[in-house]
Amino acid sequence: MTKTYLSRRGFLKLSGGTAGAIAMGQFLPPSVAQVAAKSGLINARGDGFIPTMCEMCVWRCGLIAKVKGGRVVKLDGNPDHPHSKGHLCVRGQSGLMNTYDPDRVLTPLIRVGKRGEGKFRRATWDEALDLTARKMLDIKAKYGPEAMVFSSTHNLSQVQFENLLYGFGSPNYGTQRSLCFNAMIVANLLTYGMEEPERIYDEQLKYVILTGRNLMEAISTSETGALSEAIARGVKVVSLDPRFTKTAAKSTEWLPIKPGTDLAFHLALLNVIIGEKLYNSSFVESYTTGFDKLAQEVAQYTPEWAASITEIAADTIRRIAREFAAAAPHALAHNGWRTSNFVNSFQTQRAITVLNALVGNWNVTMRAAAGGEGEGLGKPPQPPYPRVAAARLDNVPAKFPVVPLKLGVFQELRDSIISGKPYQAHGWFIARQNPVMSLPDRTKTLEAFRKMDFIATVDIFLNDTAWFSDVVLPEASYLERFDPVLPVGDKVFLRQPVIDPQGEAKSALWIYKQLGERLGLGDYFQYTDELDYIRQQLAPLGISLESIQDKGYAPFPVNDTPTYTWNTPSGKIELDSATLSNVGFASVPTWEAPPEPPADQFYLLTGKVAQATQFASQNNQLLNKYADEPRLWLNDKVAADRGIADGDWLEVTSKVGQVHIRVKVTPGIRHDCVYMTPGYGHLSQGLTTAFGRGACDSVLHVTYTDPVSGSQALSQTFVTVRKV
Ligand SMILES: Nc1nc2c(c(=O)[nH]1)N[C@H]1C(S)=C(S)[C@@H](COP(=O)(O)OP(=O)(O)OC[C@H]3O[C@@H](n4cnc5c(=O)[nH]c(N)nc54)[C@H](O)[C@@H]3O)O[C@H]1N2
Ligand SMILES: Nc1nc2c(c(=O)[nH]1)N[C@H]1C(S)=C(S)[C@@H](COP(=O)(O)OP(=O)(O)OC[C@H]3O[C@@H](n4cnc5c(=O)[nH]c(N)nc54)[C@H](O)[C@@H]3O)O[C@H]1N2
Ligand code: SF4
Ligand SMILES: [Mo]
Repeated sequence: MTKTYLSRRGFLKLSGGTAGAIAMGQFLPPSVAQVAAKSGLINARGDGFIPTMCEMCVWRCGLIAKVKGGRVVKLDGNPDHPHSKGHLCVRGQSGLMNTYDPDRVLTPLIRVGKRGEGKFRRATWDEALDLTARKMLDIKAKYGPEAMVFSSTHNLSQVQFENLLYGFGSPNYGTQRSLCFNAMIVANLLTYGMEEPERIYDEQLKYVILTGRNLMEAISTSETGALSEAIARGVKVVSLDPRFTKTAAKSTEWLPIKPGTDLAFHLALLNVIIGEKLYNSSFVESYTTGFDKLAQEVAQYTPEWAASITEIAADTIRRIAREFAAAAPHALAHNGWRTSNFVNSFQTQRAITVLNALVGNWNVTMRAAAGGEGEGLGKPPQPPYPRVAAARLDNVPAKFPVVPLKLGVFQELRDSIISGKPYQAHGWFIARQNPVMSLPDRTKTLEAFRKMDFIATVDIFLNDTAWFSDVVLPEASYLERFDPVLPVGDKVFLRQPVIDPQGEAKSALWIYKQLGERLGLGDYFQYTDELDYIRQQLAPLGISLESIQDKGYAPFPVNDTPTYTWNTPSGKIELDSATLSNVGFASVPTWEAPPEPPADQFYLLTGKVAQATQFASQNNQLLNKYADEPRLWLNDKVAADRGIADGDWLEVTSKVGQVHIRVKVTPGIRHDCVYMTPGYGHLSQGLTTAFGRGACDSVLHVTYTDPVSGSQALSQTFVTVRKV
């Protein structure tokens, strides 16, 4: 059966008398006062409480905003949301200062000075959108649709962003994923046939191994909360991190492992667990394939072998293997989240996923995530996308055969822009992303920008990427707009405005539709306004918009029965993967030695802090007030040997860049590592609070890519350190 869809013209005809309502410029969302007053959430004075969702990070906790006289005055966690359970982290609580930041961009901007000079003029939406559409269509006419690159970090209007990209006909899609979790996702897909099983919901959890997962600072409220509760119950936590993080401080055991050697540690755990027959043999027999091949491979990886590589004693490794197996199935080897550390990160992630399978903790500490990605929701009709003939600039799948297209390899895309091979890109449309800061090697990213005839950015601030753009399209902040609804577990949550948008800022749903229509892609945006879009999403569930607005959520039917089938070629958990061997990669977890720094150099580590999100929250005046300017962590003994004292200025140099930063001398880091907090050293002077604070680690990061998963290896940059 062919899919039917309504063309925009057909839709106009069908909707008859109301057709005028979707004509250009008529897309007027109702004011918050109108909507909320109708539901009784706020009174005539503009006071009340409105439920919505946080967007200070991708976790999207449910929140309840206290509004007074039409202004947000306080944000609290929604007790009914499975992530926040009534609590927001410090970033979530400070989110109102992102909305009220005096640096917000509140009208469209068009560049007037040289790129990067920061000179813009205010423009109307019509001017800015017409210009953007004209430039994009010019590029398409001259060089083909593939010459336009689109990039965005996951957000609730991703579907509409993808409609722009795929409707336009470009294969070039840059996401944050290869800078973040490609290694973990690809390992899970190949082992379990799913992206990321749910974790730590086990109330009897007894043992957890955290491999560089700093849950107490790199916060995911529900998982951070679950770990805290488990610690209070006496769970044993082993933290592998070259740095003494706040998670290490809360752990039973901190193992300052040598960077890049987590694979050796886990291979040795597998060696002991298989060698001493500590695995769950009935689970392995029923639900996995490839055990013999795995056993054969790991026989060589003894704890003694691993000790010399990891710098963790063989006895310790052997003990942890035995303790872990004894605690199973209430034991979890945590996959981590940002697993982009070394070129062997995929193998590390495979070893971790396989370890979980061997002890049979499925449906006890790990399970298939309930809910899926919004299957069951409606969406506006739309035509199929045009066929794309051109190859992708990130060389997926040709060079990265097991990397899913939706993950991609962003740093490779950037490098192909610079090389102009296999063809030259000419334009870049960027939304909710700061690649100038988040991609490794900032100098290279700016070089890629120089290759562009045109760059447009959708953001709420003049972030570092917008600073180098030709057009800036201001989105309304998450407290000022509607977004498509989001199912989480057995509920579907609504983001709704708690105040009206300030200035001329608009929702992404509005911006993409307006731009889409100008690009001749109106058929991909068949909704009259945000509310109409959400109504179409909710229609198959029989949920009215009004009923979801009151509480901020509605029930969402999910099938939550434990499953014992996996979406892999064999239908089982694949300890040995033919998909991998077919394309020339090791089919079972196998040792791959990572590069090591020369004697006088250090591993450069990066990692989140609780009071900042990525490259996006440093301008928040509340968060900034309580965050000291970040310093470079250096081991105390190393500092003493080199005559470096706490607070000294250091020059830090890698193969690709140099920064100056003050030092924090600490025993809490290995002698061969230094650490920098990401998200500082901004280039944009449009961020008046953040500008001039700290130094940028992306200046130093060398681009190294894991050949299997496409992950950027963020711990594999080596630096020299000199007092200045
Ligand atoms: N407060 C806050 N919370 C966040 C975010 C945020 O920006 N701020 N971002 C969210 C996002 S997008 C993500 S992906 C997650 C990331 O959360 P995590 O996965 O916890 O990642 P990071 O904090 O980037 O790094 C964690 C640790 O890895 C260590 N590390 C570096 N190299 C190695 C190595 O070779 N081996 C081992 N064992 N450890 C190593 C670093 O020292 C660091 O302490 O956090 C999420 N939560
Ligand atoms: N050195 C180093 N590099 C890293 C990492 C690291 O730890 N260190 N971490 C990696 C990881 S885990 C990740 S996930 C990536 C993240 O990389 P990015 O996604 O590029 O970084 P963010 O800072 O999350 O970018 C979000 C942008 O969205 C804007 N924004 C905020 N709210 C809104 C909104 O409502 N609408 C719109 N349109 N824009 C909004 C912010 O101003 C910001 O510019 O970086 C990766 N790169
Ligand atoms: S973890 Fe914090 S910043 Fe992220 S959504 Fe939840 S409250 Fe907001
Ligand atoms: Mo991330």
